Amino acid sequence: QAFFKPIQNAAPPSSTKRHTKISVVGVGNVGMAIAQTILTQDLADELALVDAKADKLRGEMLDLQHAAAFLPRTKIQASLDYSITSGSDLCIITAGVRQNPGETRLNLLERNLALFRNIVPPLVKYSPDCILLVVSNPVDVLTYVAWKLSGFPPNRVIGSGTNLDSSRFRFLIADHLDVNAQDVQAYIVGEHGDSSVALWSSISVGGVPVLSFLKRQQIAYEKETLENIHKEVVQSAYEVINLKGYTSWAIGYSVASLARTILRDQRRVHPVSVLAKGFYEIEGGDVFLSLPAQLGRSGVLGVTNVHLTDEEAGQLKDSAKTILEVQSQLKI
Ligand code: 6V0
Repeated sequence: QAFFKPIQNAAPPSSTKRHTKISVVGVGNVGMAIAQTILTQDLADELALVDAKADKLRGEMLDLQHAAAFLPRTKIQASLDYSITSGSDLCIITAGVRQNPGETRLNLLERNLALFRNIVPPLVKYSPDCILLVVSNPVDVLTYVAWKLSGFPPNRVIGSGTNLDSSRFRFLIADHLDVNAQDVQAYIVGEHGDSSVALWSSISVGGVPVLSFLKRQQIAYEKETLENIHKEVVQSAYEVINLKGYTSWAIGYSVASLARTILRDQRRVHPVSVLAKGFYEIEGGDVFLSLPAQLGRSGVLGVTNVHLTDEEAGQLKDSAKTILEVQSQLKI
């Protein structure tokens, strides 16, 4: 406690204002991009960081704290000990191990499963009412893992899923049509990554449904151009990783936008990884994959009824099958 009092108290600080706390586990490239976007967008009163590397963790915490003079007031803390996350409203998991040369995806997944066994139970212990948001890859299977390990109801476990793929998609469509990406409504659903499904039938720009407009005008729309845009979305993660070693800024903004919708109860629709069984005729087991979901303060509020073509519905079911096959090889 300081003795020097620059301000003479006239009233005690308010204790009634809602206090929002976010925890981020993993302060690598992705965790830090998320943390810094959360800070600049004033989304939390308190931010707790956890990692397994003590020096890196303290260094990142200090570096963020030193920006206090330029940011909204947020209490930033960091520790190897999960008690620092106590009372969080939202816990974001970005910790992950890197793929070793020649390592299979399944082996990588098993190592990340071991990591999640150390991460999820303490988060749940210290924040039993929080919403868990998983970013680590493979995100759909790890969201399922987090759900299983947490014992939470499915509405409180969400994977960032294809929220990022969809924003890449909107950027590329906007670029192609020379419009603002915020005016492009377009969803990529299914598995985050290679088997993702582009919902062409639901794309609209400034309220104009693109495919039905082109059909009505009898313009032979270039199916190939559209398919190439989706291919580019799938390739773009690999391209960024090849060029700069990792992806960070877009995932940072994309996760901060989910945090805003959840914590401020915005009830916006985001394509994120949710328990998909029972929606869009997805059966065969408990599988998490991305569907356009309405999010709010209690997590997943619902899944929208987008009209899918038979082809899109089939692709979505295949995406579910791919994820379930991987899941069936895991012992949780
Ligand atoms: P990184 O820079 O290697 O950071 C990972 C961090 O996790 C490091 O700081 C580690 O010290 C930390 N860590 C490792 N083990 C533990 C543990 N047991 N407890 C706490 N912390 C631990 O990786 P980067 O930040 O680039 O990526 C993180 C994860 O996000 C990876 O799994 C990526 O594949 C995934 N991404 C997911 C995206 C999505 O759209 N869902 C997008 C980009 C990356």
